Amino acid sequence: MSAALDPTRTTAPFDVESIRADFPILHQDINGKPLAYLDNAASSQHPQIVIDSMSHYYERDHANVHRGVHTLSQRATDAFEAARENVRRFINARSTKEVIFVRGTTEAVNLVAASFARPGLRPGDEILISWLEHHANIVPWQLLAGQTGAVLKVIPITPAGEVDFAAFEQLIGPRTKLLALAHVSNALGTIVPVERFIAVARKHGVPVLLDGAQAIPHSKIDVQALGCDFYCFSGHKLCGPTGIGVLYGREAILEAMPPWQGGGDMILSVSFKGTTYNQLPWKFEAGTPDIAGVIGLGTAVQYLEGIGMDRIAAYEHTLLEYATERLTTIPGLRIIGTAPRKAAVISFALEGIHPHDIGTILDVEGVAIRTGHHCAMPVMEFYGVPATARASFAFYNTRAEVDRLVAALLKARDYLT
Ligand code: C6P
Repeated sequence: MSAALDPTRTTAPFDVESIRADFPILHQDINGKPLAYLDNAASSQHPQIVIDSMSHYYERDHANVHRGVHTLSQRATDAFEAARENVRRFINARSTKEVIFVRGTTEAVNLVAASFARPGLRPGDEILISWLEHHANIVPWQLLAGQTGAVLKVIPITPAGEVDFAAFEQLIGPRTKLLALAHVSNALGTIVPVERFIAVARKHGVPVLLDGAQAIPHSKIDVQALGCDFYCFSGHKLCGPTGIGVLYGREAILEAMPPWQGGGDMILSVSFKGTTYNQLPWKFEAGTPDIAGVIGLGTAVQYLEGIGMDRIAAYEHTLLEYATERLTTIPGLRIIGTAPRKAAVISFALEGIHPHDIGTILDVEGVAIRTGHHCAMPVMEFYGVPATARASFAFYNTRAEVDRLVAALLKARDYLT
C-alpha cells in the first residue's frame, strides 16, 4: 500500500509539510513567487496518489464498465465499483445502492429536482431553501417552480450570515414538500447547524436535501447520523477530479423515484413493448460514466481517510482562527460573514478597492484567491456588495501562507489607495 493511503497515518502527528509533499502542484512559482493556493472552495488540488490512480487506469485498465467479459472491462468495472464502496464508507451510507455517481453537486441537485420533486409537485406546493444558497441550489428549484406552479420560499439570514432558525420554523408548513439547504456556505463559510433544521423538518414530514459541496471537504460527514434524505457533493473540492460528484439518497426514496435520464446501463431490458430499469444505483447512471473520475474520487476519499477528517477539521480550524485574527489587523478590511461556526472560508472587502483588483494584485504575489459573486448573488445582494474577495483554506495550507496573504493585501492597499 502507498504511504499516502496508510490508515495508520491518522495516528501520526499532523505534519503539514509531509502532507504538502503529496501535492506536486503546490511546489511551483507563480509570477516569480512561490504559489500560495488559497482558492480551495472553488477547487482543491490533487495528491500524487489520485493522479497516479487515474494514470494507472488509463495506462493499464481502461475499458468500458459493466459491459464486457474481457479482462480490461472487468478490471475497469472492479476499480469503478471499489471506488463506490470507498465513497459509501467515507459518508457512512448504508449501502452502495445509495451512492449515485453524477457530474457534481449541480447535477445531483438537478437530479433530485427532476426525479424526486417534480412528479409530486402541485401548484401552491412549497420548496424551502435559504438565502445562503449557491445558485446550484436555487436555480433548479426556480425552474421547477416555473414548470409546476410550486412556490420557492427563502429562509432569511442574519447579518452575521446565519440561517435564521426562528424564521425557518415560521416558514415550514403543510405545503412544504422539500427543504434544500447548504451545509456550509461557499460565499461566507457559515456552517449551518443542519441537524436542528432536519429535526424540525422530520416533525413536519418534510424530506431534506443537503448541498454538501463545501462541508464534505472540511469535516467528517455521516449521512446516517445527519438523517438527511439526500446529500450532494463534488469530487473536485475533495482532492478528486472535476466532472465527478455524488448524490447520496436513502435507498427507499431512490427506489421509488423514476430514472431521470434514459440510455445504456440504466436498463435491464429494452423492447418496444416496454423497458425495465436496472437496480440501484445504476438506474440513475445512464450512459458511459466518467470512469477515471470515479476512480480518482475513490482514491481521494481513501487518501483523506488516511489523514483523518477530524484532524483535517481541527487543523483547518486553527488556520481559520489565525487568518481571521491576522486579517482583522488590516486597516479598512471587513470580513463578510461572521457566524461563530465557520469552515475555513473568509470573504472580505477592502475599503476603496474592487475585489477583482485585489485578486489581480495577489496573483502577482503568487497568492491565489477567488473574487466575484461566488455563484451566490443573493448573498452579495444581502450585504450590498457586487462581489467579495475570498480566501479558502485546505489542510495543506500553512500559517506562512496566511502571512503571505496578509502581506500581499497590505501591498495591494498601499498600491491602490
Ligand atoms: N462552488 C465556489 O467557488 P459544482 O460546480 O457542481 O461542482 O458545485 C456547485 C456548488 C454547489 N454548492 C456549493 C455550496 C458550491 O460551493 C458549489 C461550487 C464553487 O464556491 C464554484 S462556483
